[in-house]
Amino acid sequence: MLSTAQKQQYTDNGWLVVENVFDTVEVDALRDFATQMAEDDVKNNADVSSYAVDYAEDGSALPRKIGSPFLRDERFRQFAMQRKLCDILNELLGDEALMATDQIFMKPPRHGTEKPYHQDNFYFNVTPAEAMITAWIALDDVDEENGCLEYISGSHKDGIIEHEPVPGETYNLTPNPDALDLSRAAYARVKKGGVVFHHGVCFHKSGANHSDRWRRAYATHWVTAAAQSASGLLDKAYFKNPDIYLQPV
Ligand SMILES: O=C(O)CCC(=O)C(=O)O
Repeated sequence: MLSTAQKQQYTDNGWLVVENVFDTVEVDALRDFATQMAEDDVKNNADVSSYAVDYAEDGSALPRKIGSPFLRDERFRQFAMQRKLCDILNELLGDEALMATDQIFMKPPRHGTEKPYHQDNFYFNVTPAEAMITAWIALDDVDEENGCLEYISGSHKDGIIEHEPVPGETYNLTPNPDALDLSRAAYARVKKGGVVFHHGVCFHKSGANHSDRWRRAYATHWVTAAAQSASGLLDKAYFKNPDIYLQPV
């Protein structure tokens, strides 16, 4: 159960860190499995829709992302569909949380580029905006050295702002920096097994990894039954697929 102060923090800031949601043994097992999967994808040059890479200075490929891990292995489904996570999501959404989509983001030691400020709901286009939330599960201890998330507190109250492609990085969209109130920016440091929850309209980014440590996270995106999406995001939402979806245990 969340405290009243935690719920207020989410309402006021649009994001909330909750430590110790998962235990470190189960996180280590998932993290090792995910890292092996991503490294195998890179080696096997697997379908680019299911993974993404970064390149080291010597040109070698490094894992950056696993797309839709929930669809790729039962271990991700069983990890995410646990009551200890879903109960918090239900409290923050005020209704039953249903998983729509997910990704694993990896920043290997001394690698991993910045992900610029964006709003998840710029992409997902979910209405009402309150019917969507992201749970970013830390698979490593994260801080500003290895590329933790950074939020513009309260930005979820200001609505969606137009995003434009970053020059040379067309896969990254971000608003004009003048539109962002950086005086409200804050780091979301969290230990392995903790979760950062954020509202779909809250601006967030992640820094590059300047440390000798990995920075890996399992980002899960949830909606309620009231959610509609003009972008078609929900057409293939996991909760709509009875062959794979699990009830929380
Ligand atoms: O993990 C990252 O670097 C970016 C994650 C993110 O932007 C998200 O989960 O919405």
